[in-house]
Amino acid sequence: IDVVIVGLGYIGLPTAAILASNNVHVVGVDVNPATVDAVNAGEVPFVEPDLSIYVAGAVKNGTLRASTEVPEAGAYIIAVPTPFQDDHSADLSYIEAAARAVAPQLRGGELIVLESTSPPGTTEHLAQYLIELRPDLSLDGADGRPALLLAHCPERVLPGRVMIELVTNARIVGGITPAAAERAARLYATFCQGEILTTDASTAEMAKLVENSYRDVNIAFANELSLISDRLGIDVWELIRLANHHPRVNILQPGPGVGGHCIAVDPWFIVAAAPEQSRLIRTAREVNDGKPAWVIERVREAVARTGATSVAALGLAFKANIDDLRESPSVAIVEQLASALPEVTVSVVEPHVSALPAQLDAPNIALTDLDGAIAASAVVVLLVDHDAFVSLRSADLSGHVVIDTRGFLGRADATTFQPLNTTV
Ligand code: SAJ
Repeated sequence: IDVVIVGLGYIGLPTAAILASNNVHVVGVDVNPATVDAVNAGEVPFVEPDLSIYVAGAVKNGTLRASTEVPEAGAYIIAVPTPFQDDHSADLSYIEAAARAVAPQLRGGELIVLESTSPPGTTEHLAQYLIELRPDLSLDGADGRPALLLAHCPERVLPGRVMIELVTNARIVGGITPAAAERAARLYATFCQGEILTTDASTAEMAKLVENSYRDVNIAFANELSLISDRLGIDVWELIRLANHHPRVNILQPGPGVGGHCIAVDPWFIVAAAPEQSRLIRTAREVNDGKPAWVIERVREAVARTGATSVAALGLAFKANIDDLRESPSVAIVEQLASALPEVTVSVVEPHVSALPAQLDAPNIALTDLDGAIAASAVVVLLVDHDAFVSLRSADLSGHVVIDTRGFLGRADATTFQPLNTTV
């Protein structure tokens, strides 16, 4: 076996499939037997364009198989979750469990890559943990003990384009030692056509966190402008559009808050690592996390003013034109609105899902269609700038109080705002 990948999720399985399709012999390991059975049958347990073609082809060719047990291999890639806990620090227990599964197979000389998004110092922690488990091995060959090569290689692929971006994106490879970085760079070069940039492990860990924090801070700036503008009676959308005519100004768009499983999480890993120094990054998180409560307050004011018995809530996804509801501020807004106003019906419109998530299982929340929701509701809150809502721009909304959290209705362009760094 050339490579073992521990964790067959959104990153591990595509990486296994792309390596295997380049004639590398790969075993994918997962604790979930259903995932293992699916992969061995050439099937994919989640939706990602083209992934099933790669998996089915590699399984048929015999270069990919899955198992619940870790076999011996020349290289190991760990791609398990690192969720954040109530105190905002990362839960490293999945990484430690992966290390315990890999440790008995090691003889020295193997490459071990951590791909999971991790706080700075995690690869070093993994390295020390492996040496604790295997004191007969080392990280530098000291005392004649065979060395392990440890590296961090964060992914930056965009869901929906994973099979393309795995090949075309530049990769940062950070080694615990320069030799480890070199060895990891050689492995990624088997399928990655982008630039492969080598550094140390902590810098690689930080690079991933910093990319997402940069975006979070910029979105927080836009969200703060929306609060200031509301206070001063200024149209924030016009304000930003005008300011962005300056050649060196590029303000992002305010919204109902920041969602998704990366940008709302990763900055906290930096704050947890250096709390005293991370004042701006922490405040940005707080500004963005505070936005849903501000939106709810605006809706409550409108309901009180109009005596509305129904509110139309347009969009649940965490951003435009996707069906992903994870960590979505819109879901939180609908949930809290319905519980704060039990006598009001919240008519949710989300064309990308066929049922409401369990979190929104309440007697006064209903999934409905756009025309029905608007007709029934004196108050309309637009939460996601889906293309499916474009018809509202020419609709007669007089008689409704409209709270447009995305500045969607006044936008001249028919298509939605495209975030920077994305090419979909
Ligand atoms: N948002 C705004 N205003 C904006 C831009 C975005 O409110 O001007 C909101 C969105 O509505 C959404 C959230 O921010 O709720 C995040 O959306 P996004 O499109 O900025 O990012 P993600 O979470 O889909 O993907 C990010 C990307 N990172 C960067 O752009 C630096 C992607 O390249 C990463 O691969 C991904 O995180 C990841 O996996 O880390």
